[in-house]
Amino acid sequence: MPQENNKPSICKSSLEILDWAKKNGMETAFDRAQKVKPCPIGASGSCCKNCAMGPCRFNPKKPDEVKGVCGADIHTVAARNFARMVASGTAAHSDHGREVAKTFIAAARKEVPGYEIKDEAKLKQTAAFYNVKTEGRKKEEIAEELGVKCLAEFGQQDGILQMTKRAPAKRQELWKEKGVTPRGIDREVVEMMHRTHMGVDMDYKNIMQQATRCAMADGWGGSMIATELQDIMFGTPVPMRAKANLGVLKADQVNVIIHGHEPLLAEMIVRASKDPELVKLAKEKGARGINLSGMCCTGNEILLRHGVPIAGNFLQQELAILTGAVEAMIVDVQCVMQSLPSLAQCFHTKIITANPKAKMQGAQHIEFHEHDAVNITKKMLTVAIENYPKRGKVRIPKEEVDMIAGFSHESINYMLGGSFRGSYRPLNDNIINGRIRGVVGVVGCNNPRVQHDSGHVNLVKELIGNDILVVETGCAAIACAKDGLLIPEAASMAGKGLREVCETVGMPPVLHCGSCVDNSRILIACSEMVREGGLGTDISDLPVAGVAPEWMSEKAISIGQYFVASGALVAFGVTWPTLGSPELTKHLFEEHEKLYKGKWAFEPDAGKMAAMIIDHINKKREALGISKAQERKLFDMEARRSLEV
Ligand code: SF4
Ligand code: MSK
Repeated sequence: MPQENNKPSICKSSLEILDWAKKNGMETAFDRAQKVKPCPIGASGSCCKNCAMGPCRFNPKKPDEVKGVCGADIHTVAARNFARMVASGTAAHSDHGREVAKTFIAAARKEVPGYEIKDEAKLKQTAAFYNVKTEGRKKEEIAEELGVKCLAEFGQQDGILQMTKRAPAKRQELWKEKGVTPRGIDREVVEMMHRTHMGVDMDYKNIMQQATRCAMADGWGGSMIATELQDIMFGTPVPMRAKANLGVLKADQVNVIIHGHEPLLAEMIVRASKDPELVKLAKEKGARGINLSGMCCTGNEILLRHGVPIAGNFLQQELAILTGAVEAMIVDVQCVMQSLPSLAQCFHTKIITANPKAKMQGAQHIEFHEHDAVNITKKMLTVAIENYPKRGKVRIPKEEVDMIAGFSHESINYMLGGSFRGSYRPLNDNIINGRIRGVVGVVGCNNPRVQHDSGHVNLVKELIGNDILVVETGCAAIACAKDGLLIPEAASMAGKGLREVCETVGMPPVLHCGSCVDNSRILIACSEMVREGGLGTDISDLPVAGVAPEWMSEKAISIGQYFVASGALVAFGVTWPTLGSPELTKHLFEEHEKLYKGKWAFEPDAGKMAAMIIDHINKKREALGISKAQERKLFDMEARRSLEV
């Protein structure tokens, strides 16, 4: 697909700020990406630095020519590098899940003022998966037992993670047969690191088997625990209107951006931003009020639950500071650029780190503890308010785009089926009758190696134009929100069938499902589609796929691996980290299909990627016998029973 131009972004606000930065000699990730060229050996997974006999560099053009000092071949090295990306991604998501579980238990015990057990219906539903009795018990009792059981899964040594039982029975059997059902979350990460140490696991296929089990501990473990317990504590998202892009910053208010991933802090900042005393203080300092907005996934968390506007995605964190209008950027963990404090020095902006695991030189550290959340978040906002009078000239782009976010698995269920008969039946029926060709998850980051946002937006337009319903998380969702694709009116860009469905239900053709850990919602939605009947007996039968056109994070590799292991085709853009080893690449791109009925693909061109996905979905439809458009059939009980799995 031709790029619109050779500009670094398709986002108008970003271009405006980048232009100002260039004229004023300010450096951003876009500039550094030009200066620092990717090392071709490292990019293809062909460099090993796992011991001091190396680092050993292999020749990706002649893969079998060189061996490492220890005798390792390029296939082992590439697999070890890939597996360590999976381990790091799993660790990041799961450590997030662990913190949530700990706070959840404390909330149930009423030890953390400000946190509560909000969604009782979801509490009971999740409790059932963990065999926690609910009848006749107080919600706090149920929550405490559930939290303790979830937390125990991090240190569990044997057995299986309970959430894996939410997958279709056939999938669970396959995982068992292939030996990839995760036993304990931390155990899988530790074993992965052990097996990739010098001189341990040297069979690339065996390394990949553990990488798969490790990724499973992310998607069906740490991430899913994070999402479910967060929903119970903070409320399960429902669709709500909000705004996106740098235009959400306000010239006459104290602008505070919260950036990172964990909502434990962000939720309390939302509360504190409404504190009458702090609002009064902001007014005393000459501002009209406190304007909170989000960035990246922590932004997505409070966007989905409170409609807090989102200032931008990954590559806009520096651009927000360059507006000169941000009094404080509060960061927790993951996807935060180390350039923020030095950039902020050119303005009045304070960078506040909050997590003891993630400090930065040049930032102000105000350590966050859930037990004293109310006071600490007030202190953080006070720093921002006191900073307002120091603000200089601002340049806030005007783009502030309408969007709808909040499509949890429960709200999709409700939206399609109504409160009394909430179900995936209407979605399945519309897939069967051909109005909706299939469903694709478009997820992941931005990467300055490709034109900012264009990978997401171009691909998504192509997919919806071909009647494919798109579900999104992370920075992909923010990219499409900024382009106006997350409103019901965007259905005018969809194919005839999808447009009809969107217009009937009043939904956008692109559904924002949340943050990176919320990819677990997509796993559950796929499992529910199978359970609903009529689309096969396993996730691998569904006309679905997953895509990350602008990925950069190790977490994306872990997410991709657990979707492949769950039976999906997963396509990545930008670059592919195993190309130095043709054997490992073949294993991931072809042999994984035999193992897991899902596979990886790499395609940097959005148009070609769309064509590949559409072809894959068409083949799945053919295999299901639904490739010819059918009119909607009203099912009687007999017909319905024949669809049961
Ligand atoms: Fe080289 Fe082997 Fe050491 Fe890796 S583990 S750096 S390939 S000697
Ligand atoms: S924030 S992991 S840049 S999606 Fe989840 Fe965005 Fe990727 Fe971070």
